[in-house]
Amino acid sequence: MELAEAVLAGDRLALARLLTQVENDTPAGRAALDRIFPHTGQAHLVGVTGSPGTGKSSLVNRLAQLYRHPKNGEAPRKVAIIAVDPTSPFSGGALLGDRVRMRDLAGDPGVFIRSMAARGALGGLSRTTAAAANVMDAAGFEVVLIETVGAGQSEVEIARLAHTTVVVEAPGMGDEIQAIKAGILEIADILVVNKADRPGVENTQRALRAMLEMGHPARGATGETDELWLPPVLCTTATSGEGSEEVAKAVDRHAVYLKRSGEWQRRDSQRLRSELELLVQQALMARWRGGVSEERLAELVARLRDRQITPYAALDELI
Ligand SMILES: Nc1nc2c(ncn2[C@@H]2O[C@H](COP(=O)(O)OP(=O)(O)OP(=O)(O)O)[C@@H](O)[C@H]2O)c(=O)[nH]1
Ligand SMILES: [Mg+2]
Repeated sequence: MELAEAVLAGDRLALARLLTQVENDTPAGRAALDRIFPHTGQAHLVGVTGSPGTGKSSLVNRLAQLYRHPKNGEAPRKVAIIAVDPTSPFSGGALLGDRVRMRDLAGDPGVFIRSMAARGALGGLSRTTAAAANVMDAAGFEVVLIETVGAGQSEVEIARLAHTTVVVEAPGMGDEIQAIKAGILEIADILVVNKADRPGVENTQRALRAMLEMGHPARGATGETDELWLPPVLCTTATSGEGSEEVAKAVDRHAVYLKRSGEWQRRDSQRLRSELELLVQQALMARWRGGVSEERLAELVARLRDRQITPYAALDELI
């Protein structure tokens, strides 16, 4: 329990250690997660996703700097960054594209950066990411930025962990179509067209707006109210920082909207429910695997391969 206590007290080394335990899904890690759970639910979890290379890391870096050095005289907020790389087997350190960020934010005790990589079974990455976000939350980080490459279903799942999802696009033909394919527009609370210093920004912005309105016909031209959120389409140049303040403001406005509308609680429930379902799945699977021998399984698979039985018949024999 010492580890959990140290994390709650703000010990960075303990935080890093606990995240490793969580990634490895150790019993000590699970115990610590249980211990810190009552202290979670405070942080604003912000997912930042989009196609590879659109500038997610650069934007996350800008946002983190704005939270640390607010321009309007507000108090700085503690910010954690989780960079999820579903394709990399490495973790715990900085990913290639994140070196810039490390350099800019290193040494600030109000910032904590962690990379997480694919590991273990299906759903493992989203489970680990959710747990890591909980750890940062309990450790007192007020904003947790979760960067994922939006290329498939698992990334969409990770984005769903967040209260607010920012989808980052860059100008160019095809991006918009890719966005629909990945179902990414449906999860976007805020859309960003980054690399606004490049040609074609207006076209991309217009195309995204048109698609959003098709997706939310009822929202059409009515705009925002307490009960209604129309995802804004913002332009940024993350390399110079232009436009990033507007993104930070939109993220804050979205938090206000979520809380006023009751959507914050609804998303929280949804997230906790899917976490619970994942745990149940894993536990039932483990229990089932414990009750069936490898030989029996191999024998069934052999009969399946020889087309002696059907998959449903095999299921009946097993369960
Ligand atoms: N011209 C221009 N280049 C940018 C901008 N933002 C980011 N870049 C560059 O685009 C490249 C990718 O930026 P990243 O921030 O690493 O993009 P990413 O989306 O995090 O990339 P992955 O995590 O690998 O998917 C880098 O070379 C950046 O310098 C921008 O606004 N304008
Ligand atoms: Mg990146």
